[in-house]
Amino acid sequence: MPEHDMLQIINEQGEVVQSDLLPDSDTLVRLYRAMRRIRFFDERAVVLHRQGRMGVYPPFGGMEASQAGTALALTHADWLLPTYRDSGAALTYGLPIAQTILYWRTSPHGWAMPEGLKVLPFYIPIATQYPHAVGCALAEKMQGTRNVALAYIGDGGSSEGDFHEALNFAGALEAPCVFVLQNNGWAISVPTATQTKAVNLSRRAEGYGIPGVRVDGNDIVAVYHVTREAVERARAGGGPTLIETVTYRVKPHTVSDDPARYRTEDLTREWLTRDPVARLRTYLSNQGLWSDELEDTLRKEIGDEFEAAVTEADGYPEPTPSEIVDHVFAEPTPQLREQRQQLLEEYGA
Ligand SMILES: Cc1ncc(C[n+]2csc(CCOP(=O)(O)OP(=O)(O)O)c2C)c(N)n1
Ligand SMILES: [Mg+2]
Repeated sequence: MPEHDMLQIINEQGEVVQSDLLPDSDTLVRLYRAMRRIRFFDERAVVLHRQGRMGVYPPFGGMEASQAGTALALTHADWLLPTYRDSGAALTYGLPIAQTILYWRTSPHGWAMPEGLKVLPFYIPIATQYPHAVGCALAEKMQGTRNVALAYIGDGGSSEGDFHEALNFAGALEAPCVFVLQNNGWAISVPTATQTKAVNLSRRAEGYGIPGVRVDGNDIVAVYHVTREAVERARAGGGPTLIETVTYRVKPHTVSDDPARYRTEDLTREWLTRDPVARLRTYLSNQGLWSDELEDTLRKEIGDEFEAAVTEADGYPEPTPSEIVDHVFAEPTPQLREQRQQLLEEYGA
């Protein structure tokens, strides 16, 4: 079992262990629906990949609480900086499904975020989003708004220099940032214990003079609670917070990874018993707040929404090889012009 030096409100069996922190019924149902919706996306995305209708895709299944619970604590005036792992967070925040599919189809139509939506494109280079988040947050602060920037990172990413520079910078300048560190146990084939000697990653916050919180990352109620507190503190001028969501990558690193080459699945099976979606469903059902009928209706609703989005995404033209360099700079550099020419010669228009 995970160590209990972290906040938990609903345990693995779907029982309330911290009743004073339980939100109202409507909120609980809203949290559940959000997790169900993104799990559906994640499962379907893998199917689309198998059908050759999606590129390389990094699944987040099993981490729905960590992603939806944090994203739901924001408003559309706040910034969201997701990594490749965080399609679920971006979808929950409001990134359209079709756009998300197009991104993972490597279509340039999926690269530019919709006008006015404060989500940055999925970050692939590890940890670069952290200094950017401080920049977004400081810009809001200088403009006198109460808006915040929330950025995700993995356990592996938290070993990078950018992570530490960003936390120091944000602390010193009291930037309204929420740093979400999703500790899912793995950085591709490297377990967290090999990555670092630190056992409690939230305590890294102390080194930068900012609050650090550790939460059961498979308990959406607890994740939502601590993220709202961090967002409120940042809005009120209290500066940044580091939140470590303790979870597990039960899925492969990406759809092209084979975890059998570097781990046995005993631990995965253990973590599957802590599933975030099943846990909240058990609680809601026991309270009479959820039923099989409601589940069927929700699945139908989500399925229809997803199918409409796939149709929309299918309506966009296939990307051409040369487009890969078309959107790097407004004015391409001589090197990019040369590369574009080479791509055209090699692959055709
Ligand atoms: C700067 C940089 N170095 C290395 C990589 C290769 N890489 C891709 S994913 C990954 C592991 C990251 O693990 P973690 O931060 O725990 O995130 P997770 O995949 O578990 O969500 C690495 C090293 C990269 N994308 N960017
Ligand atoms: Mg990881």
